[in-house]
Amino acid sequence: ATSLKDRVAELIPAEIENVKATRAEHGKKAFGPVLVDQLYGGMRGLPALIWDGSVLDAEEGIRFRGKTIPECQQALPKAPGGQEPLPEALFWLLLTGEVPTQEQTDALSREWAARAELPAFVEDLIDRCPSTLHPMSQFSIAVTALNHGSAFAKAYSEGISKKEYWKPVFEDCMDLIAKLPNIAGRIYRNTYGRGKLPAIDPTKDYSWNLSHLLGFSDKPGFVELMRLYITIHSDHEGGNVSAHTGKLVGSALSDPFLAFGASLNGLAGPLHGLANQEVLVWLRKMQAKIGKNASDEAVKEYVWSTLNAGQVVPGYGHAVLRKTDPRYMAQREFALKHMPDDPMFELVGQVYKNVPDILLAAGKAKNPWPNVDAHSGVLLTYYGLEEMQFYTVLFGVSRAFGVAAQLIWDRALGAPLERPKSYSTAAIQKMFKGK
Ligand code: FCX
Repeated sequence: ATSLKDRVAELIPAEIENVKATRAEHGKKAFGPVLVDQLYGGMRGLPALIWDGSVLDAEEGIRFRGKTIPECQQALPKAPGGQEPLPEALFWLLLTGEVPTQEQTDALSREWAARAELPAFVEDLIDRCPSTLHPMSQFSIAVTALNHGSAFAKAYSEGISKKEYWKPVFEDCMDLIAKLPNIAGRIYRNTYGRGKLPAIDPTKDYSWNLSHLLGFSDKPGFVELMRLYITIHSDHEGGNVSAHTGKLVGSALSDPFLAFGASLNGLAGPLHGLANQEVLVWLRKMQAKIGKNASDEAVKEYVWSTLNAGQVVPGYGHAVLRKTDPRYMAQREFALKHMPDDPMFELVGQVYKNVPDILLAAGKAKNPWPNVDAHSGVLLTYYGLEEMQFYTVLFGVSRAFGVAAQLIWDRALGAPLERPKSYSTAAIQKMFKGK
């Protein structure tokens, strides 16, 4: 099938049987102990969710449907003359587990371009936001407001059968992804006074159009960066704040716009997606303090001063990873190819050389290595996108791919309302009294 929806429809019956068989065989088996510490400790490591799209290994990093980032870069179709994978293809892979053909990939580019237009009232909502409102808040408002046109909300109110849920959810997810470049472009141009938004070019791929709406399509390196950026930020298994929030809110049968709006509000936190903004802010502050071309000693001293002030080093550490994030490495490779002599890239490299030893010596962080956010900002800055407060919006555009794929499969497999059990401290003390 050239149509993604047809292919997903073909895959659903077998997957329903697969889940049924897995539950029949293993459903009553224990999955390991739950420690009281995990209840207090943000549920770290607690096995609690199912998501087939991507799996995160602590040592190796992310795999999308079994493929590492370099494998995706190799296997997924590209744009004419391009070297980075097309996010269209990554979305197909996330949803089906299959590498799409060039034809299937191009069909998605065309379909998203055709669905890209925003309702006039959403444009108006964005235009009315003060430029002092953080771009992530503007983003969340616009996405939430798209619920006005939700196919799922309408079908539900008209009494659609459970078995059919995934179909209007699929339509909403396609609309959601398709409309993000117009939302992001509008927010960027409004907030930073970058002139009028141009039209989408229906003959071009998603990342080219996103770059065009932002005003950077005349820089082929930026367009390639967007293809890589959207691919690697799309999904990071099911438990991270944005992915899990989307899944949780979707489980209440809130439509994909409401669910992803909630994801964005989580992504906007400094310990999650906002870290890409925080890294640049931190690097600039460091430069202001210790000057350009500073020595390793001066960098180390600055890192210690951050820790001693009770702050985190943004872009370092991770709740699951225990090695350098392969998403960091993919961006480093990109920088080595496109901007090897850029001074900010060199600073990022110098920080990488010095921070892990300090975090180890400080003795708190379980993972002293850089994550995805330690690198993305300098790549954007290199091409002239210097407004750091906007960086997390691009992360959000990408994260929609993973959240959308989850929402479609959750509804196809009839995932129930999420409702874990909470306990009071008194209840825990009573439970273990004398034990
Ligand atoms: N700098 C300073 N201290 C750090 C640290 C860092 N980069 N990373 C972890 N720590 C500290 C924690 O703050 C915690 O301190 P506490 O005991 O006083 O509360 C201690 O080390 C143990 O935390 P740890 O178990 O290693 O990490 P968590 O799973 O709790 O948290 C994050 C993981 C990512 C939140 C943490 O490493 C952090 O705050 N990093 C900086 C922010 C960041 O880069 N976030 C982006 C992550 C990601 F890639 C993304 O979602 O985009």
